[in-house]
Amino acid sequence: MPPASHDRDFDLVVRGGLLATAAETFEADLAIRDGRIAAIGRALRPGAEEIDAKGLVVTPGGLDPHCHIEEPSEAGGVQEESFASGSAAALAGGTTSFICFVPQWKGHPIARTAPGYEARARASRADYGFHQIITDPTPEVLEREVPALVARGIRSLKVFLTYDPLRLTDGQYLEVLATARRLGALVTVHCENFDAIGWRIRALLAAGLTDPLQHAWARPPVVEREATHRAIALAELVDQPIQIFHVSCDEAAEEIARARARGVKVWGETCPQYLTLSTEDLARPDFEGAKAVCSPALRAPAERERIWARIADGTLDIVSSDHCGFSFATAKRDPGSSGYGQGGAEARPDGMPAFNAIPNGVPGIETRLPLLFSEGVSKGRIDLPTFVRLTSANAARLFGLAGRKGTLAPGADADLVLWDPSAERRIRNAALHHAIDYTPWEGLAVTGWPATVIRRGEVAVRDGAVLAEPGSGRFLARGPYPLVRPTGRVPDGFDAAAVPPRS
Ligand code: DUC
Ligand code: ZN
Ligand code: ZN
Repeated sequence: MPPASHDRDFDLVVRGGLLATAAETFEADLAIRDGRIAAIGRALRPGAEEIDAKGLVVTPGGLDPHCHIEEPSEAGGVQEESFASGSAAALAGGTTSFICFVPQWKGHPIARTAPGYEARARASRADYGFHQIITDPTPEVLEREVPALVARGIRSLKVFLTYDPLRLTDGQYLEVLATARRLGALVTVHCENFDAIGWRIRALLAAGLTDPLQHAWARPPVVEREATHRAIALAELVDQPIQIFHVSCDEAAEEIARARARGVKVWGETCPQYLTLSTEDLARPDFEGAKAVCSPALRAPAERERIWARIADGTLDIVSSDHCGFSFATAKRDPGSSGYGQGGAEARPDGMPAFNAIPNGVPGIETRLPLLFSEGVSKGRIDLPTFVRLTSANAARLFGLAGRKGTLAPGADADLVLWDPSAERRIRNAALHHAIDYTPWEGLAVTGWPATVIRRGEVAVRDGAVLAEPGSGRFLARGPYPLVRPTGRVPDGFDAAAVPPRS
């Protein structure tokens, strides 16, 4: 337990909770001053406000490093989840900060893509940062725009190895890796093999197989495993640290574990959908399976325990939401509502889109922590420190926010979740705060729910009511940090990324 300090009065004292950090649990009071944690100890002096946390578990506020919010598409549409609604949902579910994506459209410089996107984010009630998506890594983008973004605190780049308007070739991916190396940024990768998926889609459609379940048949684990292997191998060639997003199957996790064993700096993320849902959800009748269409696809039921095992053995470091909401009554039936699909506007006789034309994504920003608390902590699969590592501490470490987010320690932002570990709830979309008309977890019983959520010292959620106002979230600029340093190992000792690009 860190030493207590008693130098002046506190704004708020959370008294007598079971505090959980990434390393340990202990009973203590936690005092807040000026939005930061000021002291942790026993019998701390009174604060201007006091919260009795006896019987509650106190964790750091969640940091969700993978959320698609209010993304505009090149065709002119905008995702229905706004920063105001998405951040209300985040806070209600215990997530006090998130990192979302600034798009780049092919053929456009970053500066001329999605005008006003960063300004829209100022409506957030939770703290927020950005990953920059790179779809068109021209010299102008890599040598001028990306350095300027990194200097402004956008210190991670996202690349796709699939999706038609988004994917990079291997050569483009290498250029992005080398640029990130020079700038000290992390690269995050969506790993699926574009051509393999396209080949399977064409064959499935030719065979008349068009149901949502065939979304999974089009992109089986081998398609993810191959791309994960390739993403890691090319990162190894450049000696650039990467994170593999949304690992859905053991085969892909195994590639990460093998690379780590040979000293590669690679980390893995999974999501609640891969721990709790399966192809059985995709097989639901009456197009209901579309609610579970996301990529990588949901896997056979038995795969879920293998992903839990990869959490237990430390291969997977982070559970993010990959929140990407498309309402069932509207956007899920409209292939034009998203760039996250792989196909044209094929329709079935019932008028619904074929599996490949259904926008990919599930909404989960609010349910991420309660699901992991219930399925993980309450069911005894993980302990509280592991829960903290998966939901905030590791993301803070990986994305340059260590010491500020994801920790209960003096000096850190006072972002806290006070959990009632015995609260019994059923997830109901009607009670969630997101803008989407369904949740794939409708009716699921969970044990444990956030009773109070504190963001930078202010009570942001009390008894389910979101009190934080739109615009009260802050942009999280991320500076240089050691974790993204290269290992110093390159083939033949020739460091190609260190050679300045020829413009
Ligand atoms: N996967 C999804 O399911 N939605 C958004 C993007 C992604 O990679
Ligand atoms: Zn992705
Ligand atoms: Zn995503």
